[in-house]
Parts: sequence; C-alpha cells; structure tokens
Amino acid sequence: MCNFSGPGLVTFNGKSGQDITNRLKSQYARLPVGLNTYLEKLLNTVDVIDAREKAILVGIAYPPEVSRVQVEEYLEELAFLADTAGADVGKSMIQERRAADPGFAIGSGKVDELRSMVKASEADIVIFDDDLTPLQARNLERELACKVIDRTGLILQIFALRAKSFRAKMQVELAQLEYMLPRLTGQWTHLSKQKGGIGTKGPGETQIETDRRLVRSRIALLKKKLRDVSLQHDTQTRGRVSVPRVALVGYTNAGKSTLMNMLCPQAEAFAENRLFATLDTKTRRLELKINKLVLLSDTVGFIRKLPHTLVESFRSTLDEVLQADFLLHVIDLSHPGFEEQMKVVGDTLREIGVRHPNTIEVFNKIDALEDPATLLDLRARYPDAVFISAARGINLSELRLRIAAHVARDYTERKIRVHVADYKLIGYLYEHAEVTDRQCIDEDIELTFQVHKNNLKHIDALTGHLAI
Ligand SMILES: Nc1nc2c(ncn2[C@@H]2O[C@H](COP(=O)(O)OP(=O)(O)OP(=O)(O)O)[C@@H](O)[C@H]2O)c(=O)[nH]1
Ligand SMILES: [Mg+2]
Repeated sequence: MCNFSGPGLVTFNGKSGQDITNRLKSQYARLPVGLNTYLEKLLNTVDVIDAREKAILVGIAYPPEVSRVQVEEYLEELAFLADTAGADVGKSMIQERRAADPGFAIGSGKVDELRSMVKASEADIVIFDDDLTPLQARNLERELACKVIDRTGLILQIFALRAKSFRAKMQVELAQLEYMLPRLTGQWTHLSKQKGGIGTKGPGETQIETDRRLVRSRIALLKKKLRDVSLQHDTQTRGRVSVPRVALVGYTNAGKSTLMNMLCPQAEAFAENRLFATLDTKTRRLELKINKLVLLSDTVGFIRKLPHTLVESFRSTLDEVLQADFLLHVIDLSHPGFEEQMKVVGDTLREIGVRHPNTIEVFNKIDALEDPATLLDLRARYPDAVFISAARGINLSELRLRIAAHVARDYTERKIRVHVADYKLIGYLYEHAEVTDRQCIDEDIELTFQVHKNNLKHIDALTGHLAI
C-alpha cells in the first residue's frame, strides 16, 4: 500500500484513511472464527511446500514452438521460484511432446521414470512448469505418491509467503481461493490427506458443495473489502494530482526496489535476490530540481505466465501503473533471457490495460556484464534506453536527467501580469508551478512559470484573465 502521506491527505465521509483501515481490520477480525479457521485449513492444503522439502522439476517441450533449450531456461526460473518458496531443488526432467497428455500431462513411460526418480531421491514434491488440470494433478499424485504442484500454484504460494500488508494478504487470499474453486472436486478438499495418501477416500459431494459455498462467499467478501481498501487508497491519493507520477515496472528481480532506494534514499524499499520481493506499491517523492518533483512508485514484479487470478486480484495495486504519467521499465540485462522478459512485461502491461505506455527503458546491472562489447551492442540496438547499475549507482545522474526531460514534456509555459497585492495568487503559483522569471513593473509583477498538464486547467482558470 502506498506510504505517501503529506499535505494532500484528505478524508472520505469525514473519515481518514487510517480510520477506514482500522474499521476494515476489525470487520475482518469479526468473521466467524470457525469459518476463518476452516478456510485457513483449506488454503493450507493447497499443496503447501514445507521448509526445505526436496523437489523434482518437470518441463515439457513442444518443438518447434517451444524448444528443449527454452524449457531448460524455464526450469532454471522454476528452480529459483521453488527455492524462493523454500524447497531444495534436486533433479529435473524434460519431455518433448506434440501435445500434453490429458490424463498425466506427460507420457506413461515418463510417469514411470518420474516415479523411480521420486523414490531414489526421496523427493517430497514434484513441480510442473506447465499448468496442470485438476485431473492431471490428481492422477499424478496418485501415481507418484507425493505432492504434485504446478507453476501457478507455486507462484501463488510465494505470494502468500511474501504478503505483508493487509491489502496484499487479502489480494493473495482472493487469488488462492479463485485458483482453488474449480479444483474443489476431491483433490483439493482432502483436508485430512497425509503425504502420499494413495487411495485416500475423498469427501462426499455434500462436503464439496459446502466447501464451494464457503469459498464463494469468502471470495465475495474479499472482493468487497478490496473495493473498500481501494476507495480508502483513492482518498489518500486524491490530493496528489498536481504532481507527475512515475511507476517502476519490470520483470521480478530486475532491480526496481534497488533503484527506488538509490533515487529516493528515504524509500527503504525491500530489495533482495528473491523473486517477488515486492508485493506492495510504495510511493516516494523524487526531487529532480527545485519545484519539480515526481512521485515514484515501486510495484510488484511480473513473471512469465503470471497467474491470471493474481493479475486480477492485484489490479487495484497495479492502478499505480495505470495512473502513472510514464513508466520506467527496469530490465536486468545480465539475464540471458532479458528480451523474452521484456516481452512478458509488455504483454502483462497490456493485460492490465496499459495500451501505449510512455516508457523509458532502463537497462540495469551493467556492472554484471563481463564483456564490454555486449554493452556497446545493446546501446546500438536500444538507442533510447538508459544503461545503469542501480546497486553500484552508475549512470543514475543520466537517468535523473532523462526523467526530468520526460517530465518537462508535460509542462507548458505561461506568462501573467498580476498586482503586487495579490500575494495569495503569487504564493499559490510559487507552490504549484515552476516560476522561471519575475519582473517588477510599477505596482505589478510579471511572472513567467511552467505548469504541469495535470494543473493547467485549474491554473488557467485562476490566471487566464491576467495572461500577457
Ligand atoms: N549486480 C547487480 N545486482 C543488482 C543491481 N541492481 C539490483 N541488483 C540485485 O538484484 C536483486 C533484485 O533486486 P530488487 O531491487 O529486489 O529487484 P526487484 O525488481 O525489486 O524485484 P521484485 O520486487 O522481486 O520484483 C538484488 O539481489 C539486488 O541486489 C545492479 O545494478 N547490479
Ligand atoms: Mg522489488
């Protein structure tokens, strides 16, 4: 949630943002205890990875569209995700196929091979890079006698581990419940299921129906509460329209939070070599020069196949991106798949409704490049991009200049002649515009100033009759 608090803080229906948060928190706490505990239990059975469980990874290549080499790269990312979730990644397996097997995703020979691998390495969990249907997951769990989880389930779990704020926790729970709902067909309702419980009898239809009803009503409640939180967020941010907004976007682990901390040292954004270190938007003032400041927001990172349920439930957090005047797209150029990552970011932006992003591409981690020729080549290929190292503070002044130049595009110059006694208006202009020249003529003052496009209408209404 945004931490900006300043003179723009306004109230809604006579209540401050904090009042609304407290009310929501107490409402949330007032849910029937039994229902809370039951749903918590239900959520915890969504194949949670326990501390340092041994995992085997499985990827499927569909040549020529998806090559084995590509899948090897995907499995590297999956290993990073699994490690972030707390698993110890051991072996991995890739099968090349023409289409996924409807019953098991992979072929029966590979299922046998996987079963031997699980036994030999005493693995606790098998993680598929591709999404599994509930039927495939159930069949595989039965055949392999261990937990089976897919990429979406894994990402949801990481989000659940990472969520700190009230809002992020609700957003993640909503995504988890929506993911779980279609899977409440036996596999996901096995609350008493033990590890490797082959042939465990599933609950009866009545139990499944009860679960579905509970989950649906909880989903409705969470959606309503998230709408309330968005409203509260809007009341907090409504006073900020006069300041240009910039949002940091990019693939997870690209270095967005590190850059935020370097540009706005007071930000104290959490940055770590882990996927999805950031789940909450954080907004800070970035002073470019006197009277010209922007609000910089750090946002949740994107990833290949970001579960749709997550995109949906994080929509209000991602509003910061939609409302930004322009975006800083941070790219980790030391990653071998950075160009595919750039494409994923572009696709995800489109998915959340950003159509023609006004973007500065910021290639980060130049310090991690071993061959200087690579940098020269990249500069030639991306002539409009800025190349920096956020961690080492390299080229940040160039980036600041580029941000300032981008912001300047949104300013318009105005000149007025105002009576010296109208100190209220003069003071207002000094506060809300950038005064670049001031000349005293008799009892009047001639002021030249720059106005941001967000303020232009209002300032023109105030000063239009004084224009010269
Ligand atoms: N070598 C190098 N590492 C960097 C640089 N900038 C960031 N990192 C490292 O990259 C990792 C990820 O940094 P974060 O700032 O957390 O990345 P993020 O984009 O905010 O990631 P999410 O919040 O997970 O989306 C951390 O280990 C940083 O120290 C850089 O310029 N050079
Ligand atoms: Mg971050």
